[in-house]
Amino acid sequence: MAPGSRIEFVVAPPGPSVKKAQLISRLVDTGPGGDLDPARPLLNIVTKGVGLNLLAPTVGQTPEFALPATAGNYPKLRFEGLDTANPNALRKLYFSSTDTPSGTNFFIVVDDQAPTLFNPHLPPAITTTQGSTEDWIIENRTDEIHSFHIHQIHFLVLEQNGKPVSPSEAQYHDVINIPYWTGTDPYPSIKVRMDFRGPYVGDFVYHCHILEHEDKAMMAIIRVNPKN
Ligand SMILES: [Cu+2]
Repeated sequence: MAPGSRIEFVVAPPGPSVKKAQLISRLVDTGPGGDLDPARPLLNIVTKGVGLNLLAPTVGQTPEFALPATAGNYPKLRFEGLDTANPNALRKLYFSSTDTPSGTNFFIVVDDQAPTLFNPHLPPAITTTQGSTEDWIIENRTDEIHSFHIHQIHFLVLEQNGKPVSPSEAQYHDVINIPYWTGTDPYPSIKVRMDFRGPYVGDFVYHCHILEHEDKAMMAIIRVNPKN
């Protein structure tokens, strides 16, 4: 899971003989330039009858997550027909970084534009129109993992490294990891279908969701003009 992402799943509650049930993060290989993300417990799971109770984590303590005894009804997906839509544009973007004497500069770049640190006074890097769908190929040209995130809308994952994803992986996201570049292979990439058919118009941002990178300006503006 990418930083800032969410997932829904159904779990059979542990039986009474289970002494300890935990949700455990695997180690994440963030790359030679990346952060340390070791395997570690995220939650202790306990059963407490009906209801949902996620206690706020306390430093040094693993929070408890109480499972409801029955699953509720779930709403239908919002993204009807996105998989079969005819995209109005194909764009290529990439993550890059450069080391400077004062630290690393982080960029998210539209392929034919110059790498630019985020500045809210700059014009949008991308302009589109409400009602459209677009396919974006996003590459990682650095030696650490990055997490592509966009505000307001979601996207459907179509391909990873040029290969179509399996139906079970073809999900709607607003944030997704792109693995680091090893230095020899083609750049790791994803292809996603952006959904601008919803109510959102105006300027908003897309950025890396690793907060250090976001805070160091790995971010840009997209403008969605109203249909009329
Ligand atoms: Cu990043």
